[in-house]
Amino acid sequence: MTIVACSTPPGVSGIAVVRISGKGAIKNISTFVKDSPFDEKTPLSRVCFLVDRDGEVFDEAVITSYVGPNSYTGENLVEISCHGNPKIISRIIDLSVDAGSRLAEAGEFTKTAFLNGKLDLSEAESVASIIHSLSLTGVKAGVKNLKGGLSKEIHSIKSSLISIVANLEFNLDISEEDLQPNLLKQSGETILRVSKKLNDCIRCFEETKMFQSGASVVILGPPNAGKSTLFNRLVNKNQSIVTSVEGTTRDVIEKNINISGLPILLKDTAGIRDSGDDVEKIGVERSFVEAKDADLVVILNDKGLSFGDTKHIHVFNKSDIKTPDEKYDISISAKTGDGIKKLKETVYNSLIGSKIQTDTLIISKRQCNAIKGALKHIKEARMLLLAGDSIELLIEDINKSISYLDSITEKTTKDDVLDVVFSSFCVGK
Ligand SMILES: Nc1nc2c(ncn2[C@@H]2O[C@H](COP(=O)(O)OP(=O)(O)OP(=O)(O)O)[C@@H](O)[C@H]2O)c(=O)[nH]1
Ligand SMILES: [Mg+2]
Repeated sequence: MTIVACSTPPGVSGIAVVRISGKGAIKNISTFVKDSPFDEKTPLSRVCFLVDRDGEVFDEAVITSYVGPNSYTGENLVEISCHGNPKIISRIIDLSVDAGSRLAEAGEFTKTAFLNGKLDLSEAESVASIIHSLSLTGVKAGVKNLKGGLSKEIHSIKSSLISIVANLEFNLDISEEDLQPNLLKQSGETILRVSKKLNDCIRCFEETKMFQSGASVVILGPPNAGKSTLFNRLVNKNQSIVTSVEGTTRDVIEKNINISGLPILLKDTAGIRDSGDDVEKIGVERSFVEAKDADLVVILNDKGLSFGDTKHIHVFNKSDIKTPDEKYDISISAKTGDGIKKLKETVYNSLIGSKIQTDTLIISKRQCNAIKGALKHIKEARMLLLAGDSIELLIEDINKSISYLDSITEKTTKDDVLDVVFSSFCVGK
């Protein structure tokens, strides 16, 4: 089947790229490319005229043909770089459909590449991550994976586990006393090493996923604590209303900012207090909802407020006129800007830690869940080993762990996994 889609964003632009992929892609364009110089043997890039159904030229475009399997999708592929007028784009797509192609679904070009063995699943996920990351650090993690970083790591972990299984199976028929000396000891050491690696992967993912999708930081505290003043200072704009009247802010006010390359959605909220005012009550409820879902809560001037599982820091504001009676994590003046630099560092460190992020390889929740599954069985295997339990059970757990790792890179996999992976793509990719 030949598929067609525009790979560039909708709207007017200087240039837009329409992609056509499939066995018939090169023949497909011959119906609307004037004197098409393309054939199915030689890849080519040419400036060509595009002609409408009535034979009239409607654009001049650069057309590049790739001959499968040497293309992104692994099959014949054509990229038409036309002028970025939506009318031109939709006419090219219409003419391609007239000639036998169908509209591509979101992510279908990359899915085709995966199905043709051009990318493994984790590499395909990197493509989505590169496109959607909100920061350059997130993009870099994706690019590293596209080059096979995670796949290599997974293969190396897998081969350690496979060699344990192979050795144990070889020794299954031998009595306990005749087991290769050191076999169980060595297996235990490898298992420990693997579980440490898997643990590292998970920890790094939790931290770096913020570089891809951003972190939400909520400012919370009693009325008049200076939340809106702090919000305005951090977003560098007088966006939120500041007055000396308690209960000024009611709606949640949001703005994207960036702290040392980390994308943050900052939220100003209504001051926490028991209010008789119905509207303010709703605002206070919203403040708590936002805080519960936040990656970090910045609590201003209230040491009594805290959140079990959600990360939070206690910040004392108005240091220009008061000194705190209790110990806060940090002291600032939102009004004068004193301590703001330190606050930004504290926010960054609370979210990311002080680690350098270049080692992160996992870039999707699906991959992280698979690693967690593998780790669970590795831990169980370790318990069995320590307890001197049956070798069969030990092998079973290690094999389960291996199949979790397999699901990360698998070349062929179940349709539901594929749908999860490729549904996050845009049409044309
Ligand atoms: N001196 C001093 N005044 C501040 C500081 N931060 C805020 N204020 C003042 O405190 C008052 C309340 O500030 P807001 O930023 O509106 O406080 P808020 O926490 O958003 O209040 P609500 O929206 O009512 O919950 C205003 O008069 C601010 O000018 C500060 O660091 N120092
Ligand atoms: Mg306010």
